[in-house]
Amino acid sequence: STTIQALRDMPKAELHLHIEGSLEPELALRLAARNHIELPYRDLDDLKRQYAFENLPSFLDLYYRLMTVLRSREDFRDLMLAYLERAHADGVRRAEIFFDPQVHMDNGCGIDTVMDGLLEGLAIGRERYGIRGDLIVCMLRDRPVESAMATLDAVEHRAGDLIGIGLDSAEVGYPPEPFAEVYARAAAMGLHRVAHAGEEGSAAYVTGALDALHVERVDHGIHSADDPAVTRRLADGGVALTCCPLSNLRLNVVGDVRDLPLRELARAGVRITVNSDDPAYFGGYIADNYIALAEAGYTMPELAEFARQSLLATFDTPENQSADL
Ligand code: ES4
Ligand code: ZN
Repeated sequence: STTIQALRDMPKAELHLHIEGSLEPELALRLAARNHIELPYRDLDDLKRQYAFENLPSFLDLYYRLMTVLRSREDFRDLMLAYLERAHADGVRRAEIFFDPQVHMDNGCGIDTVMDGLLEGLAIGRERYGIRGDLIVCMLRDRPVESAMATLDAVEHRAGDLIGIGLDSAEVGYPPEPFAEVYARAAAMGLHRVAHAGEEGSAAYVTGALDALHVERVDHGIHSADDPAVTRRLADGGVALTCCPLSNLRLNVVGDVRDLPLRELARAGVRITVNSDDPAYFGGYIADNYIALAEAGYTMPELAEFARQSLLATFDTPENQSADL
């Protein structure tokens, strides 16, 4: 319909996208064959039956398993290009994209192989689609803080090729506070700071990310709505949330998109953005997330404001930001 086309055409920024989460099952099988990697699935249909998730950890099992097919610079380039082609069709003008180097390094990839491939994809995508893209290095919170520190050591010589640092993976039981020193060092390297918080975890994880990590945006953050003081802090500080409705639905964070508190948070003055998280796993790319909100009763003016906030909440230069507004 015209509403759907309008939502696709609306200029927007994608601020919460794990590049590994854009690995479609078809591409995963193609790369497994190319790299001679055995996956425990009989065929594409068998693989596709694995996408019914109970919660965040059950999704992460499949996500980390499929990441083993990514080995060469070309693999990372092709993955990035496939995402950017899809993002272009959804009106994305700017993308700040997570990657998980700890997993790739476990799989035998060097950090330069990973980053060179992703950056090559971004450069081609900028030419081909006009999307400005940058990388956010993400640390796994369910690994020891020493592993995150070692990963920061490994990327330090490429700090100029990164725009920020993030924190992801299983949340409950892995609070942000132990990563304070990692974030302080990343800040000294000139990196912007974001972290997943308040996805499955409580509003206390959001407070921890603000106080200990000095984050400039909060990824997910929907449980901030459970605590009026945390909600007020986000509003007063102008800290944007990068929300991902289809992710929250598919990981059973909520039973229905209508149960998400985005309207309440926005009315309290919190900056809300809409993003796709892991689109190959959660049933849709960024415009599908806007469409899911429209179907849940969000109005066109509300959705247009979320898109405007996404362009304002980037770490891009002010000149580039205003070009899309
Ligand atoms: C993730 Cl949905 C989600 N939450 C936390 N960590 C992640 N890594 C990739 N997707
Ligand atoms: Zn995420």
